[in-house]
This record gives sequence, structure tokens and C-alpha cells, in this order.
Amino acid sequence: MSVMLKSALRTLPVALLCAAILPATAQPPKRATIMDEAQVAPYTLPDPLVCEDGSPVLDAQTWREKRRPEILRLCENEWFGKTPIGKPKAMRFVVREEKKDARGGKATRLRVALLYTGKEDGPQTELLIYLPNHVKGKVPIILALSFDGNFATTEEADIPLPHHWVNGLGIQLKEHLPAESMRGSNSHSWPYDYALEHGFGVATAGYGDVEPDYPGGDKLGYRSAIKAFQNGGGSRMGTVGAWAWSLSRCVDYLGTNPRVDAKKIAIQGHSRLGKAALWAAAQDERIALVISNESGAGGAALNKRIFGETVGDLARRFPHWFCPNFAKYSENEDAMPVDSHELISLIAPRPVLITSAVEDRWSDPKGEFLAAVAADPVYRLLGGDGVGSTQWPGAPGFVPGKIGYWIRQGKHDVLLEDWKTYIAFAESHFRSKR
Ligand code: GTR
Repeated sequence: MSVMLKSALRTLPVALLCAAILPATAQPPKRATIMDEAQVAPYTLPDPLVCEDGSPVLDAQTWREKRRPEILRLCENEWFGKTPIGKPKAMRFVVREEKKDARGGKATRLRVALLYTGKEDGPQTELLIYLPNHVKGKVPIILALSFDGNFATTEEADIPLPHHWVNGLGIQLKEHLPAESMRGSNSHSWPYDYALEHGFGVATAGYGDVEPDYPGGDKLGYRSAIKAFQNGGGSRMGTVGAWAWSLSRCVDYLGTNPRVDAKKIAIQGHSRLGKAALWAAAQDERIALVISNESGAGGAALNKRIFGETVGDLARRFPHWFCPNFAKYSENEDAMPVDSHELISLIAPRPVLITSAVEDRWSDPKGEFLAAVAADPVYRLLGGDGVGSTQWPGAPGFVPGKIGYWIRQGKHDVLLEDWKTYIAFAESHFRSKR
């Protein structure tokens, strides 16, 4: 299937469903989309180093104890919604398979069920893990959710089909088994062998098995079975928050695996899952490094810089992604009390890599870079370096630093050349970490 067709299939059913269930008056009229840099209007960003009472943040302690909690609260109340609980008491992990000679002997493959309520017949997600056989001892690992499930990331015939829902097959309101023809269909975005050769493990799970991606999808995921997730009003957790929560549950498991270096768990996410990766890392300090690939509006791109997709577009097309309060900023981004540079600053001083693609203008590559630049003062305050340059690089271009930035030619996607940058970035930051 062509990339364009896949991307249309990915968004069309959700957009149609949203149009059908939302009253026409629920959203303010849409402004014209801006795709021309000359038309970008001036905007003002909140200062991450000025507290709500107007006092400056001059040291790490004030950041940690006062300003960081303020920003975290704003992200919870106005953007992603509140995460009500961590790991449920009853949750357990069941290793379904350990295959020592996977991928031509290069890897040990594990399939681990995350049983959210502890019950075999309750909501669950299967984590697929590859660990390099040539490395003795603990390894760093990159954890990432996928759009179409584990079976679409690899040609291996013995990976089971997902439980609930597969993005590339569109909206399914009932339990649905996808077509076998999708096996391996996204493998170009999952170069496992490259990561393994470089001594990295990779772990993945299908986001549709965590929570299907449409309004009401929470009825099929873990949230329906755990009471703490049921309420929340205007700050009720959105689906991006639900995916972020599941990343932390994957980290819970990875921390128990003796082959995984628990101090070197990196997460990656593409697009909507890049939004989830940033939010997961902002909340969960066990995550040592984050890669947010082409995450755009509601992710790494500055929301107040109106270019490409906006908060208004997100609120209209994907009302379930964020908390209900987020819709207040539809076509009203100036009023947002928080922006993506502050989301990134919550991750400081841990390394974060923001990545863009030149033709992915809908995600506003320049706005993604400018968010990295605007997060820099927080990284510097905490004693590390921030972003290595304030000049937006041409493609292909890489800006090193604790906040790294990578831009390549081409479209909205994840390619081997992106993974090469991920691994080089992670290697450089993990090298000094014992
Ligand atoms: C687009 C959406 C973006 C991005 C992307 C994706 O349609 O407008 O915010 O998240 O989908 O996840 O593929």
C-alpha cells in the first residue's frame, strides 16, 4: 500500500466518525492553514524559567520543587489529562515465549503479556522484545509503540495477530482480527537487525492493543477495566495519555528483565505516538532518553506558532487524543498557558531527540526545532548542555546536544536513516552512563 494511501486510511475513518458524532457548532470555525513561513504571525511563549507568581527560577532546586510541578500540572489539566494511577496492584507480566535463535540466531525474542488487571481474560497488551545474542550482559533498549501491531513490524510468520484493532485497517468497533496480508507491512520502519548489530535491544507493542484510536476506544482498552480511569471531567486523560501510561507499564516489565539495563531504557514514538513518547518521559523519570519523531502539533512543535496542523485541527479531527479542556484552545492557541518547549523541559536533563522530515510540513519541522531551542535554558540551568545550535539546519542535518535535533529529506515516516541517528544519539549519551 502506498504511504499516502496508508496515511489517508489512517486519518479518514477517525475524521468521519468525529464529524458524525460532534455537533457542527461544537468547534470554532477553522482558520486557513498556513504553510508559508512568510505568513507566520508573531507569538509569545511562556517562559519556562518564570514561576506563576512571577518569580524567576535561578537554581535547580526551585526548578525541581516549584516550577517543574507547575508545568506538569498545566500539561495535565489543559493538554494530556491527568494520569490517575501508576502500575495497578494486580497487574502482572507473563512471558509467553522465549525464542533464543530468532532473526537467524542474532536475537533472543521474547513475547510478554502485560495483564493489566492480572487476569488472563482481561485487557492485555503483548510486548515483543528482541535482545542481541552477541552481547553478554545487560543491554540498552529502545521501546516504541507501533501503529499496526507487532505482526506488521516483522515478516516473522509466528508473531500472533493483534487483539483488537489495527490502524491501517481503519475503524473497527468490535474485536477484529486483521488480514494476514498486513504481516511485515511496516517492517521498513522497524530495522531490528540494525539495532541488534549495534548492541541495542528493541521492544514494541501495538498501540491499538493498548487502546484503539477513536472516540470511545477506551471501552476496548485497559481503561474500561480499571476504576481509577473512569472519571476526570475536563482533565480526563485522553488517548495519547493512555498510550503514554502503557509505555510506563512496559518500562515496569523491562526493569525486571535481567538482560535489560534499566538505566538505559530509551523510548521512541512516531507522530501521534511521538506525542505520547514525550508525555510518557515527562512523567516517568525512569525513561532515560526520548526520541520524538515528527510529532508535530500537540507534540514537539510549538502550538502557538501557527503553521501546518494546529490545536484547532487536532481538536476537530482527534477530539479523543487530549483531555476535554484542550479543545478550549482550538483556534485560540494564544490562550494556552503552556507549550511544547515546556513539555520538553519536563524531560530535562535527560537527553531528548526531536526529529523532522522536510516534506512533512503539516508537522511544522521548524516549529519542532524552535521548541528545542526554547527548552534549552532549562537544560542549561540543570547543568548540562542544551541544543547545540540555534540555527535550524538544512536536511539532512543533525544538531547535537542533550536536546538533539535531526531533519532528513522526505516524508512523514520512520526510515532506516532515522534509526541510524537514534542509535548514534543514544550511544553517545549512554556511553558516559554507568
Ligand atoms: C496526522 C495528525 C498528526 C499526526 C499524524 C500521525 O493525521 O494530523 O497530528 O499525529 O496523523 O500520527 O500519523
